[in-house]
Amino acid sequence: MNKRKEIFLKDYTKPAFAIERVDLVFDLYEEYVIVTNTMECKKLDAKTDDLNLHARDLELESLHLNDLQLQESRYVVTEESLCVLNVPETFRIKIVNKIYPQNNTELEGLYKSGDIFCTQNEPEGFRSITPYLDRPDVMSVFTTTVIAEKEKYPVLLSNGNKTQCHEFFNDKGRHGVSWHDPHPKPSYLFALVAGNLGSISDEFTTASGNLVALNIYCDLGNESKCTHAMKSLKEAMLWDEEKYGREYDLDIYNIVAVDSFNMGAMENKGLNIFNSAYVLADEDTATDANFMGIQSVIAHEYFHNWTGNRITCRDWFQLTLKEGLTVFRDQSFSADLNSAAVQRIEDVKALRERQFVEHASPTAHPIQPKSYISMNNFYTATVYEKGAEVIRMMHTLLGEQNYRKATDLYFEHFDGQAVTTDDFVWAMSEASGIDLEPFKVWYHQSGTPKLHVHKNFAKGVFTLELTQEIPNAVNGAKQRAYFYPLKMALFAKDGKEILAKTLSISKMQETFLFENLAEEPILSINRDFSAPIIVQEEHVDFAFLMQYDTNSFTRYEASQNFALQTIESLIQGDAINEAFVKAYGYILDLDVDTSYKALLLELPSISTLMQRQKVIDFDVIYGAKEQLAQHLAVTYEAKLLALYRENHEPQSQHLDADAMGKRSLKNRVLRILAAKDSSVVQELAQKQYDTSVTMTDRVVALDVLENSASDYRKVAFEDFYAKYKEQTLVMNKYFSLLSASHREGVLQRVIQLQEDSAYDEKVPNLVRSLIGVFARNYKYFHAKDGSGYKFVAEKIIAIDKINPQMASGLAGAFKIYDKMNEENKVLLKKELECIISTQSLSKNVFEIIDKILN
Ligand code: 0A1
Ligand code: ZN
Repeated sequence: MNKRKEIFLKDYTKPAFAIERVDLVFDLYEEYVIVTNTMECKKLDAKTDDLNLHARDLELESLHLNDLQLQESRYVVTEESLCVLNVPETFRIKIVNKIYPQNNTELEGLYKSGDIFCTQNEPEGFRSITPYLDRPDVMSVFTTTVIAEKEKYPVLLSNGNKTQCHEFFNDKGRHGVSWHDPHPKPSYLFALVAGNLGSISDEFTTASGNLVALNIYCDLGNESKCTHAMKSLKEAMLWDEEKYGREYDLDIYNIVAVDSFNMGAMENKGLNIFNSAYVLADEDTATDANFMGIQSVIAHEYFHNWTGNRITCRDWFQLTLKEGLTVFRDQSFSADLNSAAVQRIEDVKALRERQFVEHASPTAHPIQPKSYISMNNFYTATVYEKGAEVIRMMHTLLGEQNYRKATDLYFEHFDGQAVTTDDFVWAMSEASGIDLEPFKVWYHQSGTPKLHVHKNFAKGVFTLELTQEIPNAVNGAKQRAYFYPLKMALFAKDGKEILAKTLSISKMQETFLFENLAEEPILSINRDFSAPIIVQEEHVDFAFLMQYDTNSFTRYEASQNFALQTIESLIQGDAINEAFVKAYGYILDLDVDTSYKALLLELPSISTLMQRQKVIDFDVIYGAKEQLAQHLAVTYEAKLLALYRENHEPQSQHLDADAMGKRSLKNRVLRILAAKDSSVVQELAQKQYDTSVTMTDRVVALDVLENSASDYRKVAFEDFYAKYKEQTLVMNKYFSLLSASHREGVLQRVIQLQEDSAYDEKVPNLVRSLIGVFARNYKYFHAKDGSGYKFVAEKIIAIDKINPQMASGLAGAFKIYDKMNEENKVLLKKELECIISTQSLSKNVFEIIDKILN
């Protein structure tokens, strides 16, 4: 049974006990696992008599206090706890309990991914392994012994350094390995792995000269697909030393790739466990985006070693303390190693597509939420990506040097502690001398702030009047003005930059004057997306900014806004704005970095368009975007074809910026051309599928074929299936392509694909690829006969019984409810009510659906 109790930040109290050392022994068998947990505890609060440990469905074998077996009268077991009554000031407690990882489909705690035993304990999985004070502010030194059958599980891993190998354990055929982690850590960072794994190894020497052994483990046979992850790990280790002065602190760093994993990866101390999608890659099976994703997630988990593990969160309301900061760090790393301009645009795109949508929905919450029912629901784009924007703003306000001084202070002052976001802001302020009290609203308010920009020019003076519009909180409460850095520049009509500066915005309304100007300047505002806001500005000369803006972000922004304006006027029934078409042609000729050019040429996503509509009708939005795309494809057919040919290198598998940029531009062009479904484009796609040697090219070709009238579609998909059906990571792409299709009959095909032997409802990646992608295929999910809603609702109910976290992820697709047109709303409501009235619905799904309905 899942208790639907709401937990509040304001109710936080300090732990009543410390666990100074914990010694764990895992006896792994095929049907069950025996866990022996010995803890050395100390009372911290003299007023507390009982040790109340978190537990989940505990099957207790025995309980000893200071070596004496406890009578049943001395403890109480409930569904969610083990309470040991009347404990002394300091004591040792030994708990033996039995668990069943083989039956664990929730993928939380100790479970099996295929034949591999593995763990996922963040945020509260540890309590289902053994009773514990399973909260991040209880940090302890862990020793772990893992025992299993040697032949089936030759590799036995846990956190920290390996201390002992036990060749034979009790009976022959079983062996054991002991691990010791000297760094005190919370239980959510505990990890264990046992399996018959392949691996690759390397080493890294830290700036202080310590040698670190690096290992990446995977299913046997996949070893050669781990090299990009290993390269990325070494890049991340070096970068953290150079940029943040942070060195690694154990003799060994292990990464294990597993196929069944709820999220991307987990930063367990010295033993990261990864969704195999973020480890395994080679040129034949992974796209360029996959390679980039691996680099960034490997770095993210590595960076957590300091921002999350050495300094952790006091409670789960502080999650953004480690996640916002670590995302900012991984974004900076990727920007330094690749194109900074492209990285910034991609990050902002992701923020707008996921986080802005969340902030405009009933599940909106501040980066530091005030309450939760299921903490699992708060690993959100808001806590992560908006959290990163909040750190980025402090970085901008402080400047690079002061920011480094501040992070040095943070690491020095709070090392080994579990702290709050206030502690982080304190360090930023203390080191820089900047008063950041007004900045803290970013942690406590939800919704995306708007900034209205009014411009005036008279007598050589340019007046900029800025007015903040702050959305109310979800409960209707008024919210305060924000404090943020706003980068801006002014340009002369000939394209010369007159000035560039960073304004500091803090009031509801502010006016800035720029004097002694010879002519009316052109404004470029929120450069680099210096604040996560929506700028509302009228009379913008988009074409000018597309041509002259020296900031790569605002230049891109101008092209997007111009396209948005053009599509929106089509939605209103106006004709195509030829000024936009002309500006688009200008970009086609532009001599800029190819990957940046690919972004400039992309039309705004359906999600972006949707967010700007008061009442959503997807058919209308798709129609308008399609109309513009077709017009561009027809107008610039010759130019686009030439650009395609110039950049198409079918035999290149290189992963350098030049090769990836060319692929990105060429594939963008192919997609634009595909808006006019001509035989020329179909042939290009066919040829690209047949002759290209990269997965990037194949996936784009398949996508174009799938959405065209080409007969070759069937041939190509069959060929693809035959080649890759044994490779789950590639099959994810196959399912996604078919689920995202715009062709008639998608839903029927998705239903059938569930029966495919490559599909498995217990593997989150596959569910996300087939069902999750369908739920974001707006055209068919929002079908006017309600079939899309009904299908997804039924899947949520069914999957909730297997894996509640996966189910609540799918439920996110319904967040759009409030903004839909009346007709769709009626259909949606029926399904939402059906979900919420389901018997024994998990608290995860309940929390999401309840918010949407109320
Ligand atoms: N801390 C991890 C993300 C993560 C969170 C929860 C998980 O399971 C419930 C798994 C992973 C990260 O930020 O990478
Ligand atoms: Zn993280």
